[in-house]
Amino acid sequence: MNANQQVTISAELRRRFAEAHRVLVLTGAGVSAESGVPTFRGGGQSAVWKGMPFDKISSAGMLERNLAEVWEWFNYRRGALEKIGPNQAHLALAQWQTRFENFTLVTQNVDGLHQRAGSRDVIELHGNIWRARCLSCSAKFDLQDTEPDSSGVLICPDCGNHLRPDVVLFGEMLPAGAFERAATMAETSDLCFVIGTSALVYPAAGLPEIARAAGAYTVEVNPERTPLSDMCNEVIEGKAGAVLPLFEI
Ligand code: BJW
Repeated sequence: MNANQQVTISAELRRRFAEAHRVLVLTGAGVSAESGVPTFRGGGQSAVWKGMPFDKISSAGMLERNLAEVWEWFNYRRGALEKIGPNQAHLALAQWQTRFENFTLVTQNVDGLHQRAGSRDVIELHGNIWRARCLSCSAKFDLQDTEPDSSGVLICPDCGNHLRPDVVLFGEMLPAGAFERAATMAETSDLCFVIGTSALVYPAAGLPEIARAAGAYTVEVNPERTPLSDMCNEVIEGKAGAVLPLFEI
């Protein structure tokens, strides 16, 4: 779509939005892009650190090879997040939670910006950058409750072993029950939004497919088309921060 073209919400979608009872939203990195958080793929400013692409530094192999450097990378990202805040898309979604009989926000993002905008009970499929978990006893901690050793690696307050960021890397299992809860909501939703994700990473990208197969009217919001675009009932080619506030007008 041309950048100067006006994005509009179709009359059909406005009607469905007004009449929906059970709404499921899946978000990805694009929803935080307008806050200044780099996306992983596409958009021209994909996450790279010290010359390493994100899929190398955010990998299970890197955890084994150099945990201190992984912590340095996540400390850097948290430092950047401390300087920014939620954008219009996060704020609009926080409002949607009071609009519908049942509203489920599922995110692949680890930045905590939905919660900072006021969203509650967010299903975080890929963890949270503000938490750590023990490599030995699996206990989870808010970072503020932990201390690093001399190499900068955080130490488990319970058992004294090393902590790692509480995020899900490729090939790792999602947090117990998170996908299952999201899938159950997808199966019973009447309206599903898929916002700001390249829809390349599974099982997250499977949620809109589940919702659509179960009969939900499915809508993508993204400036670029994705592998899910063709199966959606509507594709709104625009930025989330510009599109989502239009539903309140
Ligand atoms: C805007 C915008 C604006 C820009 N407004 N939009 C089935 C088939 C094939 C493979 C698999 C499968 N099932 C599982 C797999 C394996 C794998 C996988 O999916 N691989 C594929 C890539 C091939 N999945 C896994 O490994 C998952 N685990 C798992 O399935 O466990 C069971 C299992 C184990 C072993 C074997 C098999 C199964 C775990 C996935 C973990 C993903 N982790 C990461 C890193 C987190 C840590 C960190 O932050 O460093 O999560 S990867 C990265 O990608 C991150 C994201 O959450 C995730 C998704 O990215 P997202 O959000 O879509 O962002 P982008 O950057 O890709 O896209 C941004 C979009 O925004 C673009 O479309 C832009 O256009 C758009 N945009 N500005 C709206 N203003």
